Amino acid sequence: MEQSKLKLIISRYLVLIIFLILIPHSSDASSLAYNLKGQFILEVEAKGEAWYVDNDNTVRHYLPNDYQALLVLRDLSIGMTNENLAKIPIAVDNRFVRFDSDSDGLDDRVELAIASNPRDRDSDGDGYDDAEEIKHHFNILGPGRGKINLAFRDRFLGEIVIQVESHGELWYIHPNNGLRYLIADLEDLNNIIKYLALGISSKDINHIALSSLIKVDAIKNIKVLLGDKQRLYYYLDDVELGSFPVSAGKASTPTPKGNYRIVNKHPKAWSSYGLWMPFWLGLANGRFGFHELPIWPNGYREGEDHLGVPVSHGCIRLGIGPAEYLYNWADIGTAVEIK
Ligand SMILES: [Ca+2]
Ligand SMILES: [Ca+2]
Ligand SMILES: [Ca+2]
Repeated sequence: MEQSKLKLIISRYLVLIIFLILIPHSSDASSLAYNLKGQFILEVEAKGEAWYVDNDNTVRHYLPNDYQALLVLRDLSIGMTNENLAKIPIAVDNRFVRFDSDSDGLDDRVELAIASNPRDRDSDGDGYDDAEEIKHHFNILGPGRGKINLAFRDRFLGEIVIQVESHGELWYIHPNNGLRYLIADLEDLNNIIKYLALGISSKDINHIALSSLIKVDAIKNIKVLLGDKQRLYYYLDDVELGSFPVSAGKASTPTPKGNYRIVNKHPKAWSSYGLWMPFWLGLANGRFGFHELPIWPNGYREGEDHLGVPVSHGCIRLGIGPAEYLYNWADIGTAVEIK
């Protein structure tokens, strides 16, 4: 009797000790995850793995260094109308600018997403540059203040938002500075991780629960036949949906054969050969890609009669119509086989 009473006391005591040890720890862990929600984090002691801490349930999502990271973020994103997006201030930060045709400090792709003019520093002609107006919350498209609403913005700090009324652009709303950053492709995401992610130790990261969200491979895929075929086929799994004639690289500048993925998109990219490439879909780090028949700066457009004949510098040219169709159909990450 005495012995069992003692056992009971000891076990209660043990429970209390365990309780005292565990509680502070688990509350530390959960407050760590809570403090990091909506942040990109980088495991600095390992191979620099990147994670995004979910804003809602504080689990961490692995972001592999490929297109799957974008699919994960797209899955987590919240749809938003243009009217509501306009309430959230845009980051004006040179480190994130990759295409800036009018040198106003705003990326062409940001300008297209917000309907300012990517080829005019001052879209509304009021004497103030687009970037200056954005920085000070003025209306870039007309007189007066913009539609910024910080109370609305604060409800979305740390979220990934998808612009549903445009081309499905992703925006990241940084939880610290409250500014939104465009994530149109992997390079944008890499820049966000490079400049905005917080470093974390391997010990600390283990306190943040792991997400089970794993993306399966995309089922869209594209095949291009070179040689005298000069034709592009596009598929869902192995079901052919259609095909278009193309003009790939000429003998002296051949299109490289192999397996690639679409790495970036641009509605009108500029080529180092001195010509415009509408509906650009970049392959292999953007070294070459698909685009519409090019336009020279004097407005001359290469003829449709080039289709079916390999005449390009290595890119795969598509006709007017098919290029825009493929641009809208294909995703960043879509697999491309060239043979
Ligand atoms: Ca610009
Ligand atoms: Ca502009
Ligand atoms: Ca202006």
